[in-house]
Amino acid sequence: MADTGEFVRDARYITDRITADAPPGGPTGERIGEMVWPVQPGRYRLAAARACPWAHRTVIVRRLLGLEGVISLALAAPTHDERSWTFDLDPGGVDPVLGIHRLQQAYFARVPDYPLGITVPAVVDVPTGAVVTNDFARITLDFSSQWRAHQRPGAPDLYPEAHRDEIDEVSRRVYTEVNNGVYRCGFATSQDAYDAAYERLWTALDWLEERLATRRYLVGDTITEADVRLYPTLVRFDAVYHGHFKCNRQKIAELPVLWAYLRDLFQTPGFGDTTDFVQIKQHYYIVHTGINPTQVVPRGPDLAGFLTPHGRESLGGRPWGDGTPPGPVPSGERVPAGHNPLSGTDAG
Ligand SMILES: N[C@@H](CCC(=O)N[C@@H](CS)C(=O)NCC(=O)O)C(=O)O
Repeated sequence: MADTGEFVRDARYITDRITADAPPGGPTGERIGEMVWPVQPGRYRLAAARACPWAHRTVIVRRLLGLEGVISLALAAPTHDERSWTFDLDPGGVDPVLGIHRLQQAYFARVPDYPLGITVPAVVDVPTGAVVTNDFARITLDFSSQWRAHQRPGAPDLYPEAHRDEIDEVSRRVYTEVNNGVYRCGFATSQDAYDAAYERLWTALDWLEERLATRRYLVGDTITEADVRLYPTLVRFDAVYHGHFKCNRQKIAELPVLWAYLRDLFQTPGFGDTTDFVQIKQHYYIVHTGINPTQVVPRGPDLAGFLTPHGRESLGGRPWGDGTPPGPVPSGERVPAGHNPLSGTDAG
């Protein structure tokens, strides 16, 4: 938190990379953050939480690329204490593969008394139980570029060479102004900081409403990393950010273009079927006692609208480019029935 009351995100990470050309065995390299680990099916476990937007991105990309059989998934419970995420959803409160109760243990296995945030997403080396990387932006780009040999047939190219500069530019603005913008509103501790944050957020949402009026996706005519960056914030907006974070000029459901874009993605395999509104709401309203001391979780909003026709096919676009949609969600990874409007149906 800055003196002005502005929320400033701690963006320091364990930034090792897992690469296709790293020597087998590994890791190699001198310092944490500069080491490289080899791509190796079955070696790594993605620690995520349905609640967290940053983790949600990695879960979406893993599914779109069909990496479920290659990189396993540990899901932390939606609420946590000051020592951060736990595996309370698992039998006995212990992740069955890593054998730990707290994600903190995987951070400590890498850096004893790790002093920064114990955050999701984190990729963990299963043999040593140690965190390899918690750099959310790099994790998905490396799933796309480094794990190609292990992606499913028909996996889309979410980071196409021809559009990388534009994807990076749009993603940067989405990250600073929207993904982080909602937190800047919600965690502001002075009126001035909040007012400035609100202006910044809505300037960006107005830009997106305009940009997406004439194009189905953010960059090019296919789903890319840029859409994956935006979706987790948009899908949480009306349920959480509008009220809890005071981002309340409008709901997304009141912005015709962004609402149709959001429904389009929600109804696309990999997006809605990885979204858990119950855990999302529990996380924000229960964990942030500073802004919701009663920890009461709201019942609304009504989510039925997410399944209504969006009409965005008329803008053209090829969602999967030269690829194909992913198949059904693996049975052990389905969002529980009743946690989103798709769950409990064949599409969920
Ligand atoms: N630190 C990353 C994003 C990851 C992140 O902040 N995750 C949150 C959950 S949404 C978290 O794990 N917080 C746990 C904690 O701080 O104890 C970033 O800002 O780029």
